[in-house]
Amino acid sequence: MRTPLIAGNWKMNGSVALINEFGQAFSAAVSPTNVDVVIIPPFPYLDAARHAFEGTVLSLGAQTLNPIHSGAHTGEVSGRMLKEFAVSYVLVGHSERRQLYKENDEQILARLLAALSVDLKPILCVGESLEERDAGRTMDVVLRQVGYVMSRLEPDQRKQVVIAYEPVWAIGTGRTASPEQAQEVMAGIRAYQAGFDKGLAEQLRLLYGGSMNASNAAELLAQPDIDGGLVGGASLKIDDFYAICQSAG
Ligand code: G2H
Repeated sequence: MRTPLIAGNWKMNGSVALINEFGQAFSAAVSPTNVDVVIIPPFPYLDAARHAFEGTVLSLGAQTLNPIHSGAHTGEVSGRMLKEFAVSYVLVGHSERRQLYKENDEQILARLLAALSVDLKPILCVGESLEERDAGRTMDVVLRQVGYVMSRLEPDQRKQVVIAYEPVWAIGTGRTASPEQAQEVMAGIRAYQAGFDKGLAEQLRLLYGGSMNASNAAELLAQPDIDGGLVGGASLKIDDFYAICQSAG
């Protein structure tokens, strides 16, 4: 009932040439169906991507946005600008933004609201550090991150949000959460959401992120509360990413 979603977060990687290769590999004629596939390249590649992805199954996402629409904010990009490039999704609260750029819950909420205000679908990223997991605080941390945002949204806004659970210790490390570990946390997120609205919780798309690859995707995606993946390193390799999309479809 929930359409799977596989999103490739290129981070600060890729090239126009790679965008074009993805456009060729994911033509609608040959690509997996029954799965939404999103590529999230760096900003400068969005224009090339919107042309290269015409006639493919690929949609476009952006890696962040500024909370306001325009102004004297050198180096920043607004949601309104992203909309001009056919962007449909935007990451909010990725752990690298939280850690490297010190984005806190309040700023993450502001970005998410800015995304919703221009009809971009936010992918809210949450996850615990290794220290927090070892201290038995995983659910507290994750539900605090989810709750800070979700409790401040109207029901119609909650419907638009996708949540990605990315344990920080699994990001780019080659260490993946086991399917059981991921399922446990993601079931907890869905149960939290059910506290607002059961129907809505059933519709909520939950992605797993953290070293997902062609070998471990099928097992992770087979879990009842995992509806897709937010894929980093493996999303830069066409064959691997294609295989992950096939596992989801
Ligand atoms: C987590 C993920 C993509 P990777 O950041 O968001 O990256 O798959 O490289 O761990």
